[in-house]
Amino acid sequence: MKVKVFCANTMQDAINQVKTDLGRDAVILQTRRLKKGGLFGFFAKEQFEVMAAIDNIAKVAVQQPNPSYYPNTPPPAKSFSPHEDHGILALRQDVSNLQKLMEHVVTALPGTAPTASPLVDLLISNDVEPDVARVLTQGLPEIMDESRLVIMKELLRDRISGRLKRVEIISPHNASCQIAAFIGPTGVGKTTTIAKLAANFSLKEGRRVALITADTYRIAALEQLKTYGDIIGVPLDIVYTPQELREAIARHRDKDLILVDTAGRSPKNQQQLQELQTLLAVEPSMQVHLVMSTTTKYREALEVVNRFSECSPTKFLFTKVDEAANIGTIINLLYRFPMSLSYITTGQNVPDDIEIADPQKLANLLSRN
Ligand SMILES: Nc1nc2c(ncn2[C@@H]2O[C@H](COP(=O)(O)OP(=O)(O)OP(=O)(O)O)[C@@H](O)[C@H]2O)c(=O)[nH]1
Ligand SMILES: [Mg+2]
Repeated sequence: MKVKVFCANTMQDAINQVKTDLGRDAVILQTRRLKKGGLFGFFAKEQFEVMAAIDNIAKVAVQQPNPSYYPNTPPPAKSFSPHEDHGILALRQDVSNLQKLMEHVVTALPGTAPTASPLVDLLISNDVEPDVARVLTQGLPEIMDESRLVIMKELLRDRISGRLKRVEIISPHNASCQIAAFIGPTGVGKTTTIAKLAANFSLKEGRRVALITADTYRIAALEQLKTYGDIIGVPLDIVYTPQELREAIARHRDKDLILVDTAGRSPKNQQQLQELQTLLAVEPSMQVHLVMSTTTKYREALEVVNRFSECSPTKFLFTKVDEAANIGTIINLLYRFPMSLSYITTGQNVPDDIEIADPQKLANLLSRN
């Protein structure tokens, strides 16, 4: 690992030096403000120091993946030979019998057998949890012919859209500045979503928007939002500490909307989540959107929500609906948690691929075959 310290008159200049010298994959280890020069402490110039590192070994590893990271490819199956001895043939027969027995046992387990209700089956095939599917279909007939099934599906869609009705979006108004922060696991689409929202509110609705990023871990992350900010024409402030976030918010109180980006956090890293909580606590009026990818399997999503709950998010924002096979995870989470829905995103295009969550549309997606 190569570690270097960079010093400049502004934080941006120091970051630029890091980028030129170590590249976009550099990791920022520490930043600080200091006073240099002057006489007896007077006339000292403010300087910004950034300690950054680049992991050369990791780079090599990315370029030449270690074959042992990949699951072992099974050796090609031996073709059946008439010369195999009796012992092997008997063993094959035993394995085959065991497999049949296992299949029988698995289909007989509760929850895995097909249910009597085609509506429950439809929901389960969309990854809706069985208990949620049962609640949603309660009171609807279990046995029905094709024509009744069409009507029942319509009823089911109404019920589902009723469940998804808790929609709360960002609605800037002239009376006060709205502040929204976006948190969630890495790579779910937080920064892209912020760019989409900033572009829509600023360019389409003519609102005064400011961006703040607390994602100072990677140079590439800073660059990403800076580029969007420049294109859209909105200012971006970079903050390293809760105090700096407080100051940046105070600087932009005259805006209609402040969007705060945060670094992706692993739900398993308690310390990172604690830091995030401390950061968000500086502004009680801040609405916190938990950004989740719709492609996340429900069990994993459940852990994400549980772990991020200490940062008190009040809204779900689901990304990558375009990539998801279904939206079972959305309904499962809304069934379990008293949070509302804000937006869904449907692709990588900034600013177009974002929509206000529409319960009816989502329900249509859920009950498709
Ligand atoms: N298909 C699809 N891709 C998306 C969507 N939203 C974001 N992406 C892509 O997901 C990738 C990660 O997006 P980012 O916005 O950088 O994600 P992030 O959550 O900010 O990532 P970190 O800051 O590293 O935690 C990018 O390639 C985006 O283009 C979406 O709705 N659909
Ligand atoms: Mg990001």
